[in-house]
Amino acid sequence: MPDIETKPWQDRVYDLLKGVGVRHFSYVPDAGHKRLIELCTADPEVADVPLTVESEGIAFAAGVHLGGGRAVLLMQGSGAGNCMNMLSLIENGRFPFLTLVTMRGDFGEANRWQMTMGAAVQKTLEAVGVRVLRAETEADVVPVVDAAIKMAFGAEIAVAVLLSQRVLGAKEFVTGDGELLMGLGSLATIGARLPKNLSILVVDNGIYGSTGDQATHTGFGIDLTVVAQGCGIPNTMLVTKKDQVAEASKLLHQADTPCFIVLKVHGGPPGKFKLNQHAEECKLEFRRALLGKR
Ligand SMILES: Cc1ncc(C[n+]2csc(CCOP(=O)(O)OP(=O)(O)O)c2C)c(N)n1
Repeated sequence: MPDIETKPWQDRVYDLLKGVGVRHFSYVPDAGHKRLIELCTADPEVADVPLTVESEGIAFAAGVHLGGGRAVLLMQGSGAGNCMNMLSLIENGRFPFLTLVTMRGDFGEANRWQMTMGAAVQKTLEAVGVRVLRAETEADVVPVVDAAIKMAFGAEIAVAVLLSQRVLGAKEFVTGDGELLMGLGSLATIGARLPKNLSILVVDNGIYGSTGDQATHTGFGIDLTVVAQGCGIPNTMLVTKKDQVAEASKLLHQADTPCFIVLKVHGGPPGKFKLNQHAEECKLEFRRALLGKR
């Protein structure tokens, strides 16, 4: 038997959560939560629920409490921005709520996209009634989560533990199909207006590749082309074989109603393509190409 102190902090946090009866883990993956997600998905004694967007995890936690259970929501700091309105449910209903938040946009972050939300996580959570505890170093994590558990399930308040990038290390990512799942409502908006000049190509690897290869909902068999059809988008195509690519390309270029194509690809590390993460530069480049001006 390994000494408990020699286990990684993620394993000790998992034991702590299970020890107080947490049996429901919901998550939008993040690389910092990779190990905790692996532990809960491999454990037959707990229910693990992948979410499309973080706010679902709040409603889920409230539902688990109504049923007499205990839940935890695992999310990235950027997800806090997706939670604001749903947190009214927790505050108004005085539900116990616990979330473990892996931070981006703080200690040593090199990706500018993460900075805005990174600076806002604590303030926004506190603004909607969530008590925020921070774990700045590895040694902090277990005692801070332990304190948060007591506050969330003992005092029955909403608590978020922010796990600093100092604990997790800074990361860089290229992203791609989880993003569409997070904004499925956009397909209904497109269907309601059917703009002639819109084509959507979803490169679907069935996983959240950037965060440790957790299965996305498409990996569980959800067919996005059927969702798009249900939203009234007339031209849809699911591309699963190489010899369909030419036909898909024709559809992309010819359709005079919105076109929605899902290109199934294998997982694996991203190619050498370097994403330009400079938002202002991308904006200017796009306007210059389309309008010939800044
Ligand atoms: C609001 C929010 N929640 C969670 C994350 C963490 N995150 C970073 S990349 C990523 C996965 C994106 O998956 P997908 O679009 O399928 O692209 P892939 O990584 O497979 O290329 C997630 C969930 C995030 N960046 N923002």
